[in-house]
Amino acid sequence: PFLENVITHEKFLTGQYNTNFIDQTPELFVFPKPKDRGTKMLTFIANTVVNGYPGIGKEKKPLLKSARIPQIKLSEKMPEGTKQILDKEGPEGVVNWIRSKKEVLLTDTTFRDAHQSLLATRIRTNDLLHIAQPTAKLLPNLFSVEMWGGATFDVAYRFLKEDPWVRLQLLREKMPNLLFQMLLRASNAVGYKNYPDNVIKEFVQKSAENGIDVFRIFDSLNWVKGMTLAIDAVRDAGKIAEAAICYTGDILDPTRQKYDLNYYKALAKELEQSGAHILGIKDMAGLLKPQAAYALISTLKETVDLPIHLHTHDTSGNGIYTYVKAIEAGVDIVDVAISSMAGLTSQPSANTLYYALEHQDRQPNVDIEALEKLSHYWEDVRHYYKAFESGMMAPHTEVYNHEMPGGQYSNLQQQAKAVGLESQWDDVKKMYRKVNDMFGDVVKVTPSSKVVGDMALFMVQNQLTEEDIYERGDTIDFPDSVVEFFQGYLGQPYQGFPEKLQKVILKGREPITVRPGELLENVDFEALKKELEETFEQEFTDLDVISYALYPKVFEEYQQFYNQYGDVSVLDTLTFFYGMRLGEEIEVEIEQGKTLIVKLVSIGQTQSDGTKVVYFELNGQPREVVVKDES
Ligand code: 3PY
Ligand code: ZN
Repeated sequence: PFLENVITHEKFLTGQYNTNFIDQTPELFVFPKPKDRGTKMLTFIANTVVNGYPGIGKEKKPLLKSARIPQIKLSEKMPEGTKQILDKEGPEGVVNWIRSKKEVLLTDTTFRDAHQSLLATRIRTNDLLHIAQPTAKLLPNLFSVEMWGGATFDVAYRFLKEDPWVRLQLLREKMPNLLFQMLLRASNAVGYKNYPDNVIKEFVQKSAENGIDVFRIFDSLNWVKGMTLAIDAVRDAGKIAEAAICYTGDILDPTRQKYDLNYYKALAKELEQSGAHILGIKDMAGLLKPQAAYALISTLKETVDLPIHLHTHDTSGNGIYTYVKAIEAGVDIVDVAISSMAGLTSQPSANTLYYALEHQDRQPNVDIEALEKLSHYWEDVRHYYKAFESGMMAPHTEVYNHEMPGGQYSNLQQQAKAVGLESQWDDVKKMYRKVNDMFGDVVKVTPSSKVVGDMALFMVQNQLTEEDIYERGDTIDFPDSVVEFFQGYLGQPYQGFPEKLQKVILKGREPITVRPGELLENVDFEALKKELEETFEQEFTDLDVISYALYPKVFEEYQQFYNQYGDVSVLDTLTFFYGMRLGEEIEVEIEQGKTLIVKLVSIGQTQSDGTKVVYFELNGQPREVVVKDES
């Protein structure tokens, strides 16, 4: 609509404009009155039918049966769970409850990390909502459900065109008995850079108010100084602060001394002193080998007086063995996913762990039949997202060499493809490891992993070797993320930056050594709200404003999309990604009790102005929509 306003403006048409035209022409920001919901939705569907969905293209809509949803008696009361313990007894009550349990406790990551790691974070709220109540009802003994944070925030707005806050609120209603857990990148919140302190505090507060109970807080360099503000904010909100150590290297490898047991012991102590309620071990790449898990967990159990929560990825295929050893060593909670969404770059399978520990005293207290039923649902739903599968089909032990996090593997692969390096993927993986070593062997997890990935891609793309970097670095324009990393804007790596490389990359710029938040000005939320309201001439909530503070461009684009197409989260996933087949009829519940019946009747020829007319029936009435054919 903005572009339309520009190209139809009198001044523009008559050529009487200069570079201030946009700033001095407020009416450019006055958009036409929103169309009705039905028309907006038809326009979105028509667009997908004609032009395809970004990332999928114009693919035929697959014919799939509807997903098997476990039958539950809605009239029966929802069983109580960990959420009630937190609400009644606070974080300490939950900690005591964890200590009282002999069996290993489970966090189900299916709603977050599993699909972040297997399906590029693309699972839509719609598919989560259908299974939310059955999950809460069938698995009331879970410790928590990880369902927010990490990449889900950004991807919801950017690709799924839905509001992550609404996801949180809707799921909260359907799952009132279980603790909701999110992944918080400490000072990077749910983004890729450090934010001002008041943004972190406000984000934590609002997340807590809207339903998050457990915050797994990590720093991408294991820099505790970067974590304490977030830990304090979570404690202030009355919620559970799970401070996590990111596991890297191999404590049992005598040739890798940088991250040894003493390193992890010292970190654990520091996090305990910083106010953590739970100690998280975040093995984001799945590098923690079984015997190392035993050594690490038994040592940490002696080092701190906190429950320990272990997270791994099953990339190598060793995940269950690692968990069994960690459980033998006394770990309190482990992260698993429902079987059909588990394994490979995702978490180990809950169902498999159940059987691995059968007839043993630490076997999880979970209903295996329930797990199998939930697995049927996800098995069916996963087909909707076929376009986003990574292509990894079997255990991948190379991970012990490149050390790429589960959530990054498919992402970097896509990035490599986008810059024409698809056939050199093996070189990119090798270079990723090389860059890690050049950087001084760093912790690699969002966003530090992105920096390593950016540098690896850059070097392969420009055919640069390590020697080239040192010899002609002064003539090389390094990626922004790499420069910012060496400036200290993501914090300080353990044992510092490699000085020689830092000099080459910074080219005379001074790095910082303080916490980046100390240098960033607080955000004025009122001013941001005003800015948004002026741009869009509509009201915004405080939640919109915090999203805008985190992701200004992504949020604006989402809002423009929303104003044009309405709430597309109500569409079923196949229609959202693939549009409709000719003659197909679908039902769309746009709000409770209000359903639209949409039939795609025909698609006209492309006209001389590049548009197509798409003919629908909406609740039995003929409707036409004109869309631009982008092909
Ligand atoms: C994230 O930050 O999104 C991660 O999952 C890191 O492992
Ligand atoms: Zn993970």
